[in-house]
Amino acid sequence: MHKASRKPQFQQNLNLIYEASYVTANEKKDIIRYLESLHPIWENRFSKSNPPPEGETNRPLLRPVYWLGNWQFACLDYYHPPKGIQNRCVEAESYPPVLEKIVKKIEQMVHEKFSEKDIPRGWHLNTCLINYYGNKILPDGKKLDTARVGEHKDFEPGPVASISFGEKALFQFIKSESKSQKSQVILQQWLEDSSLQIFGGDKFKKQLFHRVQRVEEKGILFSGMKTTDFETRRINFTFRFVPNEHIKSLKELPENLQQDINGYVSELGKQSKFWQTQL
Ligand SMILES: O=C(O)CCC(=O)C(=O)O
Repeated sequence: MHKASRKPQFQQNLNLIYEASYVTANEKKDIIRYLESLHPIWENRFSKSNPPPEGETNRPLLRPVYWLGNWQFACLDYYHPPKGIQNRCVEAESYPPVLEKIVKKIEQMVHEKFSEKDIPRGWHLNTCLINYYGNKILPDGKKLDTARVGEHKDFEPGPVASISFGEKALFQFIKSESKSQKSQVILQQWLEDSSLQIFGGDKFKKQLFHRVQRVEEKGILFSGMKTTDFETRRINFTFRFVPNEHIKSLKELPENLQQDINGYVSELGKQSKFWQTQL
C-alpha cells in the first residue's frame, strides 16, 4: 500500500480489498488477446426517448466501452434500483473462459472475506463493464486526455470487483455532501497493472462516491485495441451483479428503446456473432 501522501490509503478494511499482481502473466496474455478481438463503441449519454435535461446537449461518453453479460447502454440510463430496474440491462455476450475462471475465484474470495449481510441473495458477478482510458484523437489530429471518471456510485447490489491493466490509475473514494461543497477524499489507491480491487458494504457502495482522478502516462500503449479515434493506455474491467430477472433480450425491450439503441446494436453486429443474432 502507498503511504506517500497525507491522504489516507486503503488499509485492511472490511469490505475493501486491494491485491497487486492478482492476474497472472499468462491470464493477462489471454485477456489482452481476447480484448484485441473486441470492437468497443462510442455511446451517447442521451437518446430520443431519454433526452438531455434542459440546458444540456447530448454528448458522447469520455471513452469507448464494451459490456459483457448484459449491456447497460448509457442512453437507457444504467441499472439504478429501486426505481430504474426495467429496460436498463440488455442481454450481452458471455465471458471468455479466462475471465470466467477469474470471476469464480473472486466470487469465492468475496464469500470468504466479506460479511454475508453485505452479499445479496443470488449475488454473482454476471455483468462486466470494460472501460478504455486514454487519449481521444480529435478531427484535427490533436490528442485529448479523457482518462478519468467523475464521482459516481455503482448501483448494482453487492460487492463490485475490478481488475486493471496498463498504466496506473488514481482511484478515490469521495464524500460529497452537496453540490456547493468541495468533495472530500476519504481513501485513495493507485490501481496498478494486473491488480484486483473489490469493494462492498454500505460505506463503500452506498455512502461514498468513487472516481478515477487520473491515469499515469508513462509510455504504455495498447496498440492492438480496435478503438476508433482513441489511443488506450489503461483498460479496466468492473464486474457487477444484476439480478437475472432484470436482464432483457433486445427484442423484449419496448419498441422506442429498441430504436434508441438500434444504431449501437447494428454497429456491434458488424463485428460480433452474438449481436448479429440479436438483431
Ligand atoms: O476504472 C476504474 O478503476 C473504475 C471504473 C468505475 O468507476 C466504473 O466502471 O464504475
